[in-house]
Amino acid sequence: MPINAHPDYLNAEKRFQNASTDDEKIKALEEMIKYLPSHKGAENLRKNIRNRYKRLKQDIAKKSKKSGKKGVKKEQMQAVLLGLTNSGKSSILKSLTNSNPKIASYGFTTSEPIIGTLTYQECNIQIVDLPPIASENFDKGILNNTDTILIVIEKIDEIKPILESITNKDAKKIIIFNKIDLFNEETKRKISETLKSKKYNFTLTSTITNEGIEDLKGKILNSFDFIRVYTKHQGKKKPNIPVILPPGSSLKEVAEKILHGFSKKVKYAKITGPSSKFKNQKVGLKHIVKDKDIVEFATE
Ligand SMILES: Nc1nc2c(ncn2[C@@H]2O[C@H](COP(=O)(O)OP(=O)(O)OP(=O)(O)O)[C@@H](O)[C@H]2O)c(=O)[nH]1
Ligand SMILES: [Mg+2]
Repeated sequence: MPINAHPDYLNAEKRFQNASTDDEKIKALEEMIKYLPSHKGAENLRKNIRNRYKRLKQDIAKKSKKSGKKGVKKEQMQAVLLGLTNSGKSSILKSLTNSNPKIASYGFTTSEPIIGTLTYQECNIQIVDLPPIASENFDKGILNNTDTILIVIEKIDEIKPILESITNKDAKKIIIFNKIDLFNEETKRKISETLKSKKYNFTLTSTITNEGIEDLKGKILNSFDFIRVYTKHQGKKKPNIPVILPPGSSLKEVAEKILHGFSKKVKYAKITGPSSKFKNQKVGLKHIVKDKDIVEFATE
């Protein structure tokens, strides 16, 4: 213990010693640095603590790189590809999105999460390709926070252990039986029957012939609980790309999304679609919108 140490320094030191997480340790060290004694006798101590801080920061950076958490910022609609090595996850990502991941037959090809965007029915859906389940870079964190899990398999008996390993009970699950081009019609029919009897939401796909890829896009979009509301500029014929909202949202929420804090300027709106009684019905901001409504805000 240094001579003449500030009481706040001593408190921080105690917190550091009792810290159980990296976060707590970093915070305590920062406090310690702030209240370090400035006299010459404490020079070694200052060096020691700064080094400890630096090392801990580096360790944390290394850990987060390894876990792949860095770089994946979850978008409003997200689906994650999960499966054994070589099942074709990266190939599916390539078929669905604008992404160009590494694809190879030797196994354990993907070593960090890869992101792509699937644009379907004017909605942007984030698709994340994960390293294979048995990989040391496999990250459960992304899986636990996602909306939809796309389970890519080559054999039916892969499904059960994968489903059992998933702790995210809220996420929707879609089974993708890939490489279906390797089977004849009779076998395909049997595979379909088995998956149907188990009541799975599934698609048979081939990234070579593109069989099932369009069907898969629809299933992914349908797995999200949301509504689309199109906004239109006054006088313009064509609506903008839709605003995505949870079901039961009001016009106020639509206005906030596009006007960012200026929704107070909206006096009323003209609405056409499933929630309107007739074309261009004049409604207030409390009006509850429905999927595929078209809205024109009046701000005068
Ligand atoms: N016949 C056939 N081969 C496929 C299909 N999809 C992918 N493949 C092949 O399967 C191998 C593995 O494909 P990847 O997309 O790299 O598989 P992955 O699941 O991402 O593999 P990891 O990154 O190791 O987990 C490659 O040789 C692909 O060409 C398909 O629909 N049919
Ligand atoms: Mg891959």
